[in-house]
Amino acid sequence: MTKNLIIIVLLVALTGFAPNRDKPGLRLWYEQPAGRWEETLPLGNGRIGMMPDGGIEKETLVLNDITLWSGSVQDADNLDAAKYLPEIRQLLFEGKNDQAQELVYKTFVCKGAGSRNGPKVPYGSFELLGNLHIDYQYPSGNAALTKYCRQLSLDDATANVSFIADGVTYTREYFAAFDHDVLVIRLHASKKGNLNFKVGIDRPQVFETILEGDELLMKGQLDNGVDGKGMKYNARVKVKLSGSGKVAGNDNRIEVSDAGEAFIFISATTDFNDPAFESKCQALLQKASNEKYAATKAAHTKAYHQYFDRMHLRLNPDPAKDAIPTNLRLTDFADNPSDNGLVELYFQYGRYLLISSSRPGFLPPNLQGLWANTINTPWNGDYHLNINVQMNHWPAEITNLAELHQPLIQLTQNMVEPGSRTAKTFYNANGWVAHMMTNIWGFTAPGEHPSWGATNTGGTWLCAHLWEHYDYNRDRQYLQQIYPVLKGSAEFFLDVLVAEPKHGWLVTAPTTSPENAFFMPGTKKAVNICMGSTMDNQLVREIFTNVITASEVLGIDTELRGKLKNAVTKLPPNRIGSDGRLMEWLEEYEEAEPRHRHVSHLYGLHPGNQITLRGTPELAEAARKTLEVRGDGGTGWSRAWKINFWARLGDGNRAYMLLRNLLSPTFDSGMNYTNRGGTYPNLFCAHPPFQIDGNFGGCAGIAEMFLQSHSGVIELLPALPDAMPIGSFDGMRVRGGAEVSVAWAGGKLTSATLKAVTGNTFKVRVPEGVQATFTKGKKETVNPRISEGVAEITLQAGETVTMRIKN
Ligand code: FUC
Repeated sequence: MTKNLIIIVLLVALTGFAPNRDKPGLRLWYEQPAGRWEETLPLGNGRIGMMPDGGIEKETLVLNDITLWSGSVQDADNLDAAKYLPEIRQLLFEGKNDQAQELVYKTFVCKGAGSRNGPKVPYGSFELLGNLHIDYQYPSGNAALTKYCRQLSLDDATANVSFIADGVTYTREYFAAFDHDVLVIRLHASKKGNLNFKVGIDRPQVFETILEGDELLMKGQLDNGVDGKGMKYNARVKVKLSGSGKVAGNDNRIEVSDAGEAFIFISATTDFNDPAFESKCQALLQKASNEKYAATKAAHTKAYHQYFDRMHLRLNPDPAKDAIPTNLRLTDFADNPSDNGLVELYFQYGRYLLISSSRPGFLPPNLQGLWANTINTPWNGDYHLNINVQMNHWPAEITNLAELHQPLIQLTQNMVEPGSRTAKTFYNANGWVAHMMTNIWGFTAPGEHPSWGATNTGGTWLCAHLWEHYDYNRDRQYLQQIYPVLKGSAEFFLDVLVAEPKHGWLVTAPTTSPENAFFMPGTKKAVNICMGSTMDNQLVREIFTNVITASEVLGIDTELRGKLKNAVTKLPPNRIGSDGRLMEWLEEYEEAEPRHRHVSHLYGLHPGNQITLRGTPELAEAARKTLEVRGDGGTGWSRAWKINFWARLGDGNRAYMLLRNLLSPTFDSGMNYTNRGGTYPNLFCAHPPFQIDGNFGGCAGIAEMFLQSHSGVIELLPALPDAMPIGSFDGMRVRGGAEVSVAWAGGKLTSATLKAVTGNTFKVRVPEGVQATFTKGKKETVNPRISEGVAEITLQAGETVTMRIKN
């Protein structure tokens, strides 16, 4: 019997309940309660969530609702800006970026308090919902505690705590019900009468807790930044016993005594898009508490499995490592990165986190997913548009969670209206624009400081996600729906691009290369404002190209298509500087911070596709040199991005090294922009502080080592690290609309199956110098056309083809 099996058998024997499915590799586990929030385990159903700390005598569970925001809709557009545009552009044309910058700093800023002034301004902040406090009493104090175990099963989206005190086994089980849409906790003592506790709920501010019958109700209204009357919320708590025991409300707490088993239900709602939030909160609680626990849990896991089970990754892990508590395993990995099981776990944790923090019909995961433990969440827990919210969605398509893209797509659609006003006010342009950040209130103006806030390709980068969702799924009706959003973004750039004087290229002006600065030539004066930054050029080329293709697919807008085709030829090309690196700006400026965390000019390498290993080898080489100079460190998300870059450059070992850097253990939770990125004991990514983008970027980066399709050709195992010689996956997705399953051994591909989700012709690279055979369905041998090592395979929806390789 393996150690894991022994643990499970022991767990079953001691606690009377086991995880639903015995996959020890898919759990995070610890031998003590969480000492800090970054050790607590996140649960979420995409809308609401909780993070229990597993405390023995006092337990705190941080509660969240993804819609709970202060602030409100505001007009932050600065009417003055547009009239300065000609002067700003002229200064940029003359190379006087410092003077242009002075003017931009005065004008291309949002009106009002902006985003950096706490949660009481209109921009607002994502806030924690509250804290649930459970005080446990043990018959003879907390004596002789043994066998403490705290875990999160990714397989069931359920957390557990168990321990023995005074010969009594206490178990707790927690989940954020996907189906019933409430938070559920089951508490159990192996000896009847030994379960005694009190439950209360509060938050650091703006709340009132009242006892309503046998329920606790916490309610309040956040600040909207105008008259204080912002978003309203409700949270309700109810306790139900099974068997003997007493429940009584006392002093705004629910007290349970002499019980053996109890269930705590928590429902939460806000009035964001929901005037009936109060009755909904009541109804959700009622429904869940009236049903059998086992049925609620079964419905929860069933709904969760519909997402989670779509894909698997196996890297031939060492099962003995599963018996090491996750915090120690993480530390161990830093010294000895040969734990493929941890890579599997981290990969699936990324998928778990996306499933848990994104729910169609609600909001996309923010900077912290849906988990925050303070009122003023770092950077307001908002949606940063110059890398962060996009990175949150990198795993969505490739790891087979396409529906979870929907909230981001919706958020983007909602930005078109305010973004059109912003386009008119700041640029006197048609179409729509969003700058560097947004919130749930449709903020599209520049941020209050143009050095970071004036980037005007934030909305376009979101459009790349709308497109990607189409590209992976090829649903024409969906394309029709989103076409106006893409078109509006392209129209904005058609209007604002200006011909720069040196080459006559069409460029954005003013703009920045996200958050990076350069020295004015011949000086050490750092300046951010420029024209035609490389990332802008790549994003503009991409939106123009996508609108051209979309209008062709839909057979519309020939005139616009003509204009876009013409404009594309006038965009600045990607250029290589005298030092062999890809140029970040139109001029070969010296960057103020050569190791800056953003590597925006490599957008074209990843997530874009303008720089590819085979298509543009010189640019790929320049990208490689760029990365060498940028270094292998940075904030959490920066390390995660670099995994993806190296995977796209076909260097699996370097990608793996970056993964190791991303997984470097940290406790640091203060704000740090330099080289302190890593991973907390609960495997949350550390910027620091906690920022979830790195989890998602890391997950996507692992996928990119095994499968890529951005160049139009499906590349199998394009960046396989030496550390992973044996493995397989199934259910990963590629552009064009197919699912791919692959197996490999001895570091070499052995078989691959392509299952068409939509009918299409797929191009698949066949490894060189091997004998490949192709079988359609179960046994029909086929001989696809192979040219230059690429097989072309036409499949109807639902059909499969398997390639077997003799190495
Ligand atoms: C951007 C990044 C920072 C941080 C913040 C939330 O400003 O440059 O590193 O991730 O977003």
